[in-house]
Amino acid sequence: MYRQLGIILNRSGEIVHVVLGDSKSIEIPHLERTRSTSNRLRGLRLIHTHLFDEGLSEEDLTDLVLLRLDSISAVTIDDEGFPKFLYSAHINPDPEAEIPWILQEKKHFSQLQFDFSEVLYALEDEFNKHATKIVNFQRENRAFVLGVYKQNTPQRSIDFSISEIKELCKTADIFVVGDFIQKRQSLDPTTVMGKGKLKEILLKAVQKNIELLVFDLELTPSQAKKISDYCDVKVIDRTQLILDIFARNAKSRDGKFQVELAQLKYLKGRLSELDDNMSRLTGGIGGRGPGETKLEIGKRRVEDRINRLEKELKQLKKRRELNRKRRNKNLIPVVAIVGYTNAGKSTLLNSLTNSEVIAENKLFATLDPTTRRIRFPEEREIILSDTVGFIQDLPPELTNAFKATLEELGDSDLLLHVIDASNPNYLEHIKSVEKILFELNLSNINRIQIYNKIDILNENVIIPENEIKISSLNKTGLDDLLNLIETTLWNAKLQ
Ligand SMILES: Nc1nc2c(ncn2[C@@H]2O[C@H](COP(=O)(O)OP(=O)(O)OP(=O)(O)O)[C@@H](O)[C@H]2O)c(=O)[nH]1
Ligand SMILES: [Mg+2]
Repeated sequence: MYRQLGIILNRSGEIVHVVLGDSKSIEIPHLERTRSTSNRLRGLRLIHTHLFDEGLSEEDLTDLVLLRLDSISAVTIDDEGFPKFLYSAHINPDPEAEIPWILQEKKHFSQLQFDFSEVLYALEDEFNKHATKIVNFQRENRAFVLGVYKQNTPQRSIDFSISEIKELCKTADIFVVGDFIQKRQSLDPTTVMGKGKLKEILLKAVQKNIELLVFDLELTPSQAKKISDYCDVKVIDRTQLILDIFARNAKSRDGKFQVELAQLKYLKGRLSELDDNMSRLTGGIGGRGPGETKLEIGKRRVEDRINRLEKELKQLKKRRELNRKRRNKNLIPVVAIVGYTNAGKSTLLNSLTNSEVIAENKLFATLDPTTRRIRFPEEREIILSDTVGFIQDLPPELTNAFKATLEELGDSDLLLHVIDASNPNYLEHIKSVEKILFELNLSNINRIQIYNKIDILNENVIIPENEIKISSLNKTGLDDLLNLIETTLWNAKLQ
């Protein structure tokens, strides 16, 4: 049987790989990764034989783009086995181009005479021109968001999910350049969205200088690896994105330990596959790894660190329990603010207690529980505590890590469920919060629903008459709320 033969050359013209294919195609070996984003080309070109008199195949051209080769060429041979025609192509440097490659005219070997380095300089020049346009725009952390959903998922849930993952991206300083949504009977076990669709997206990603693919689902380690093997983009999923945000926002020792623990547990399940791709996977978004942990650590070290963190957290928990007991002895009622992330919980705590806890238009601004006291007339007093926000499908690594903190909500005498009534998805948010409260065994605690942000309420939203409506920011409706808190607590106590 005849086979295709290929050589991969570097810029000095040295052969760095010799590749043997079958009669139809050639499989390019794993090439070393290049990370520089300024230099768009890999510095390698592939020249291979075609056994039949035909030009570059779709597969050749896809490889050219995904591997960012300097160029790809196919040489056909005549009946006597001598070279006949040369077909070449290079990447189209224009990110807006319809077709991401440019085919050159086929040349007969007898007329072959061109200086490859000249072609290359011109090409890099073009790349740089286009790159400067992006510089002024947004160059770092450019991402595509990819959502793959079951065929019967309602459009509303898809919209909700996509807008939430975009919001998460924004919080993590990721710039979303575009999104792709696909509905499927079932997920493709290796490539999630199917090889054809994935390649199409990856081609666009290379063209548009995309560094990250953010999947709105949890990927298996082998899926993540497979996808990022096709080209040089980093692949992250929803869990990693949330972990990353948590890692940025954790302030206290407790919070930092909890997040690092969650990150390490996530990493541990994926360590057997640790390789170059894995370190990109675990490297977080801006290259941040878990805590102070080096990315190259082995499984043993991860386990040691997990054990240490678990011990430390136990100690911290004991200390918190002591504080709690002391508080319980004083019989001061504890009121906890809960709700979806960004609902305005910290703002409410600030407004009710004249404090300045961090409140930001970002998801998960609060990770560490903060407590403040409020005094009512008649010597009455409560402890008000702010907590980490909830989100639908919170990754289990995080639920577990924060369980200790969340379990303390069980000591509360009253929960204030803050709802961002200005968010078009607020009904879904309420459902998610109720589900999480149920899972944490907190559904039996007295609860007040508070519709917040009524100052920016959408006209079509009608909140039932007798609900509590406030604006934490403008401090309206707070007196009614305080009255309700007081009567709920003390009337309940009197019974
Ligand atoms: N217009 C308006 N904005 C509000 C109101 N309450 C809060 N916000 C804004 O909503 C954003 C989120 O507020 P936070 O208090 O940080 O929300 P949170 O629930 O603590 O959020 P996380 O801690 O991130 O889960 C901030 O930009 C606030 O200024 C309100 O009543 N009206
Ligand atoms: Mg907060």
